[in-house]
Amino acid sequence: MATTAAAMAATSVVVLDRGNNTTCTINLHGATVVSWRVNNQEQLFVSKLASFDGKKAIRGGIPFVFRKFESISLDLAAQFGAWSFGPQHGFARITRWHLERAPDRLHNGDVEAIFSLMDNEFTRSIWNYQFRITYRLILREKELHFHIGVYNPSKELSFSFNMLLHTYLKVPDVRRCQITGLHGCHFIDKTRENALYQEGREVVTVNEWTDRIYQHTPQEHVITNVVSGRKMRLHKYNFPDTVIWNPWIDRSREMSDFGDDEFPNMLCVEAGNVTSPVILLPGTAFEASQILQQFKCPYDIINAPKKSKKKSKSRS
Ligand code: TA6
Repeated sequence: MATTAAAMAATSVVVLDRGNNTTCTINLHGATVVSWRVNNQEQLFVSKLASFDGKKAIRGGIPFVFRKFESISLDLAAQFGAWSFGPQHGFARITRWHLERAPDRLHNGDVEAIFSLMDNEFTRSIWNYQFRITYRLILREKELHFHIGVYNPSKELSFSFNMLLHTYLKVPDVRRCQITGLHGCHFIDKTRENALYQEGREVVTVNEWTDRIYQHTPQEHVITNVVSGRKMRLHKYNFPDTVIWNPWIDRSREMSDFGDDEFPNMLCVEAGNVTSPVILLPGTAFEASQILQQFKCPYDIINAPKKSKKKSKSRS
C-alpha cells in the first residue's frame, strides 16, 4: 500500500523526551531539529511560514548543510564552484534521513537517538559518490549534543565536502544579543561583496543585515540574551568556521517561508567547515561535534568576574 503523504508526514518526526518538559524533536526531512525545549521553553526559532512539504528545506531549527555551502567569494567560488546543479546548501537538508536507532534512555537519564543518510538515487544524481553520515543526538538536562560521522566507503575514490549545522536560535530581541569568540577572526562579509575583514569587536552584536563567514574561530561561543535572558554556550569540535546570519528587513521580504516581522526573534550561529573543504580518502572517516548548552549567569559576558587565579604560595 503506497504510503500517503499524511502517513509520511506523521512518521517524519522523532521525539526525544527526557521528562520535565525537556524534549527535542527531529524531522526526518533533512534530520532537521525542529524543536528543543528546556523545561518547556523553546530554544530554537522556526518560522511560522516554514514549509513542511517534505521538499523544501525547513526554515528554522537546525538544518543539516552537506555537501556544499553556497555563494561565497570569487576565489573560493573557484574552489567550491557555484555548482551547475544541486540545491543551495546541499542535498542533505532536503533528503529524508533514516532513523538508525530510536530514542533510548541512557543510564544517566539522558536520551539518545541516531539518524543516518547514505547515498541514494537522488544524491547520486547530484553528486555521484558513495557516502554514509551518522548523526547522533543526545538530549541532556540543559544541553543538546550533536555527534557527526562522515564515512567514505569507496575503495578508490576520495571526495570533498563542506558541512555545517545551520542553527537558528530563538531570541526575544536580536539587537540585545552579544556573541563572544569572534574577536580578531577574519570574516567574509556577504553583505559587502564577500570582501574579507577582521573582527575588531570584543563581542559581536547584530543591528543590521548580517551574513558573515568567520574563519578559524575558537571552539566556544557564548550568546547572551537568548530565551528568557539566559545564555547559550556553543561548543564545537572539528568545525573551524562560524557563520553569523540575520536577514534583517529587506532580505526577510525576499523569503517566502519567512515572516517579514520575524527577523528580531532569530539569530543564526552556525558551526561548520565552510572555507576549506574536508577531503575524505577512500575507506576513511571524519568526525565533528557540537554542544549547545543553555545556562543562567548573572553577569554580562564583558563584566563577568574573571576566574580567580590560585593565590601564589608566596603570599600565604
Ligand atoms: O548561512 C547563512 C546563509 O548562507 C545566508 O547567506 C542565507 O542565504 C541563509 O544561509 C539562508 O539560506 P537558505 O538557503 O536557507 O535560504
